[in-house]
Amino acid sequence: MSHELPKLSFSYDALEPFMDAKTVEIHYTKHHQAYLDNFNKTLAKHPELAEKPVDELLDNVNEIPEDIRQAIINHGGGYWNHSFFWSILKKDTMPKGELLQAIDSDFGSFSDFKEQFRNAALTQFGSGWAWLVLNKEGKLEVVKTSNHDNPISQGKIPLLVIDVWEHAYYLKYKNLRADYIDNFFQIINWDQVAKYYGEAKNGRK
Ligand code: MN3
Repeated sequence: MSHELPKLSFSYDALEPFMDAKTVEIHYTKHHQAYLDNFNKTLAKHPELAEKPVDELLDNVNEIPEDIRQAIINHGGGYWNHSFFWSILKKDTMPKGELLQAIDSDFGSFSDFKEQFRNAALTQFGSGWAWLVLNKEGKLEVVKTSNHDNPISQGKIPLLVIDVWEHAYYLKYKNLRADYIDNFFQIINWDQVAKYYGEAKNGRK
């Protein structure tokens, strides 16, 4: 079995003007594809791992054979993180219900959450990601990771993510990462984040 690129649930231009069609197309067909290809190539060296879900590999990185461990973290992480990233993008949704209550209770208010998430995304030095996760204590938390490291490897369940590698925004925003992040709040699929939150609360890993 080899892993495949997930189909996007939206067209390349669906997130305009906040995320431009060209960036989505290149990000998906070139960058995401390359992580997938390298991930499958890496797994070919240990075919017994190819049947395992990617998040299970990332949850137990110390059990991955040492000769491919870092390659799985890099390419498996790159593959998984991008699949997850596409899944939480959509225009015109709002946080509500239990998720919004949890944000209010764990961050103080939605705007406090927004500030923390924005700050994590802005201050991630070099390439990486900023996340909203459910931690082991069952609380919401904002974390950032370098390269394609994933909070799953720290026992945290991802609910939302922003890609802050330059390839995610440079065509449209150039060096202005802050503008990209501010506009990113217009394209978060809060319905999907709420779904992930519900699953995480019910014990999905
Ligand atoms: Mn990317």
